[in-house]
Amino acid sequence: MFQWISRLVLFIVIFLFTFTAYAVSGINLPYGVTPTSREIYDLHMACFYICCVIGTLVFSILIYSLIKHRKSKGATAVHFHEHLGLEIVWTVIPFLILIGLAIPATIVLKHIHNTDRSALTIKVTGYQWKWKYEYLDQGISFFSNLSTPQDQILNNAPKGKWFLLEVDNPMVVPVNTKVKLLVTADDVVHAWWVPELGVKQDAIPGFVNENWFYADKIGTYRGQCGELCGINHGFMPIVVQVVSQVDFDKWVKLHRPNAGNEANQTLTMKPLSEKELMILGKAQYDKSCGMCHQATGLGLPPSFPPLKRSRVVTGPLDGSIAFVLTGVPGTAMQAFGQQLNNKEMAGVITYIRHAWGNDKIIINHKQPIIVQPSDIERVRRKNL
Ligand code: HEC
Ligand SMILES: [Cu+2]
Repeated sequence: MFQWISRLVLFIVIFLFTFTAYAVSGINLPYGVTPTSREIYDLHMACFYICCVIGTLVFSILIYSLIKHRKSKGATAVHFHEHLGLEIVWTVIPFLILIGLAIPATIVLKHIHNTDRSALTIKVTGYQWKWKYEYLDQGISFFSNLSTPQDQILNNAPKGKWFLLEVDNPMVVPVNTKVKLLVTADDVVHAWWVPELGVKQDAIPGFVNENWFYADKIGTYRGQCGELCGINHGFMPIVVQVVSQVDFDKWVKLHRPNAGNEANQTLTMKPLSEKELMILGKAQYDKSCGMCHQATGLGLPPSFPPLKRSRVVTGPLDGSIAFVLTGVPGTAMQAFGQQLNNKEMAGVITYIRHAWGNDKIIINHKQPIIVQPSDIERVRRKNL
């Protein structure tokens, strides 16, 4: 008997110990940095504790009854039918428990859906496989791509601290500000999910869903796409930087399209050397194209065609450019004209025309390999 009890105690201790270890290791919900994330956490914990009490009660009575009234002790069951009192009790108690859970849950839900009086509105669009952020009042718009190097993904280099949770351009928002999100998608269903902000919002093509957060702690918060959206679903993380109002204003100044925009345009139009184009192009290719067409240029047929020896890539220059500018509507091949500027586009096209032996085919056809930003601009004009 003593051995039996000591085993039970040991089991309970180990259970509780691992349970707190789970909470510490992040298996529980994070407490978060927004009022809603905390409300969600508290609601979750309240439900959890209620379940614990109910579970303990039910299992105690069950186990007690099993032991106390076991057959070997000669117990006989009591037979009775339609006990009104008992039936009322076991209907009313669960009813009260459910109402007791529904009331706080409804209050929290109402709060989550109240996007009134927000100070900043950001449109979030999910793409295969990146996010686009548009600051509607500031006129700022950019794509946010995974920035983990291919070498780490392919296990050729040790993995960094934020492996698959890092991006080139994070969302930047001021602290203590109600930020409204208008969430949609361009191709398939994605979900914008940042646990510490208490936001998980489906991004559905053709719909605009609203959500909001109010971060009260400066910091960097990370999340992922929360809806299985294709082969690179795990490669479109979300990074939100919550900064002071002063830092946010600085950031806006730096990224506002008018500020230095003209200088920017002439900069992106400047002719580049072949080497510059190749370096720029390879980096851009890894970031924007490699996930589908692969570093080897062999693609992943039948979903993603190879670019090695591709007729589009090795054909006339303007055709290659126009194809990448406009994409193929209704497929994963997006219109990159809206995503890359002339300089980036010139780099990418130069790179794909150079790489994987494509240059030899193009030279045979006596076509140019190198593409300058001015070529891109020319084709852009023609296709608009
Ligand atoms: C999300 C996946 C995806 C990404 C990212 C992507 N592509 Fe594509 N690409 C496709 C698909 C799918 C097709 C086939 C489209 C069709 O149905 O014709 C394609 C076709 C092409 C073709 C034509 C190939 C041929 O011979 O038919 C070229 C050229 C091309 N892509 C270049 C690029 C470049 C350059 C980039 C980066 C700037 C890029 N793609 C990024 C999916 C992608
Ligand atoms: Cu997604």
